[in-house]
Amino acid sequence: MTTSLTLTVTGMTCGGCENAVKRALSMLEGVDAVTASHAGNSVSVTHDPAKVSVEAIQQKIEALGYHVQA
Ligand SMILES: [Cu+2]
Repeated sequence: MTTSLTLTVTGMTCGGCENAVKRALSMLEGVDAVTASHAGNSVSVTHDPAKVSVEAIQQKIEALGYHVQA
């Protein structure tokens, strides 16, 4: 059972940033699909909450140097 989560993420400035976020999140077990928009400051993650927590997703984004807005 997957659910879709949309986060407000600041700090992405180009398509390369979007790809870095997509690549990193896709490597987490339980993440099915990721879309990112630097123009919209948004990251959407289709994931299985039983396998990966929202906190783990947020931490992965922060570890790349971008900021998840509360
Ligand atoms: Cu960039």
